[in-house]
Amino acid sequence: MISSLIKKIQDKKAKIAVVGLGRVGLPIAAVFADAGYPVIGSDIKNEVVEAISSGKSHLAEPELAQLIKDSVDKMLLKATTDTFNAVTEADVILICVQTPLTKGNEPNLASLKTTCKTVSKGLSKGKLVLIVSTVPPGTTKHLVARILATGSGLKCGKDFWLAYCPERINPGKAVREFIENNRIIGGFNEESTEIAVELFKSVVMGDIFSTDSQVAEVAKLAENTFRDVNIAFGNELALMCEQMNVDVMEVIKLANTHPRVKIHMPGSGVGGPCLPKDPYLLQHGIKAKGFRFRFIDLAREINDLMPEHTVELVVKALKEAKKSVKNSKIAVLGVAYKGEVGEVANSPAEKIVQRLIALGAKVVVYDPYCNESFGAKMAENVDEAVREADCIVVVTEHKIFEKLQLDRLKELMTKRPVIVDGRRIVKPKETKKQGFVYAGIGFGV
Ligand code: SAJ
Repeated sequence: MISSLIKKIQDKKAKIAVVGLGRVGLPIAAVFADAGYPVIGSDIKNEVVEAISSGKSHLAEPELAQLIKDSVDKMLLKATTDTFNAVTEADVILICVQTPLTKGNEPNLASLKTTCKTVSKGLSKGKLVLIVSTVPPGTTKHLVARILATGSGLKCGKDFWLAYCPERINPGKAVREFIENNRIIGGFNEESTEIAVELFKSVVMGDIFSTDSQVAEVAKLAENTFRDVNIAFGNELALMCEQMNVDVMEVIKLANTHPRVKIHMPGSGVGGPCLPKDPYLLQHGIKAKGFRFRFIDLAREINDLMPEHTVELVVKALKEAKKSVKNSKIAVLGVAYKGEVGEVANSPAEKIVQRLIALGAKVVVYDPYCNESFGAKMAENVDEAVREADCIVVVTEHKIFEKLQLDRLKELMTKRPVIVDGRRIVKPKETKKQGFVYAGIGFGV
């Protein structure tokens, strides 16, 4: 059986089902279809399925729209809301559904469980199931294997194969990174790993590293926990530098000249669908054994206080300009969770906007990539946002905000204008020379 599936993969005849067509699943479906595999994507959202069926992408990812259009035209990519049917037809099934947290920061695996139950009904001998969603350690080997085996009556690792294949794609570069990134493949057993490697090496150019599913799950969570901890280190360093009256950006730039030091950037907070979540998935996996990964709690606490700290800088800077937050007009530049993306998941901007509104400020937001304002007024462009504003707060490092024309801003804003730089993309000295009150993360007021 294994050789016939491997043969189908090598001949690009293996039918691939991708369940969950979000920012990870859709690029994966498009790349496999573009490589010549017949791909059927399934999603619970009608609008997603309709967009793809008409050759369109619901995600603004470079290259993706073209890949989808070409693959749909060539009848190599189809989309459906009928996951059962997609799975029944497929030889390989990739599961890319969301694995969010509950309010208590516990894993919410409801979508994964429901999806695995549906997949199990469409399973038959000789198929390969791949989990792409980020999951707590042990999920593939225990929870997923059990649901698939129970629902199909088949033996995992023998009648069908199962592996964990985590994604690292960076939103905004999803297609490129899916193809070029190194990749970890963690099989339920050796045979599962072997087939999964065969599949991925036919489309990806990065190196492929094989292991078992639990090691792969921990490695994926360790990657993002490392990033969260490293960013928290940068943020704590920034808070210290504000007290010491030194510029954290100079400190980090110089410290990073060490060949083996890479301190991440401090900022107005850590958002997105991954970093605020993955450390808790790792914590969940080990809590049962009574181990507490102490960096996780500390890093999450530090990163989660950065939006509030940004608001404190606004209050202090306005005071310096002899203004109060109450009734000040404040232009928030950027609501996306990071630069050059249009996603607001867990964005620091939400807490910043809502806190400023609670303090009585008149808040206007502008973000060229998002149409979310978290309850504030929304401007169509920078000029409209900053006109008559007392204060600008840069929350997201979109490239457009790196080219702010200070003299233009001065013309548009009220007297004693204030700039609070949550992403340290504005130059403090120039800003102050132009007569602004400047405050920045890791610079202070
Ligand atoms: N951030 C900082 N300082 C930094 C870097 C990031 O404050 O030095 C903030 C960002 O502003 C953002 C948050 O952290 O609010 C997360 O940004 P991110 O670029 O680290 O992470 P994501 O959420 O875009 O993560 C994605 C992930 N991809 C998937 O899980 C499919 C992750 O695995 C990747 O590691 C990450 O991209 C990446 O490496 O770019």
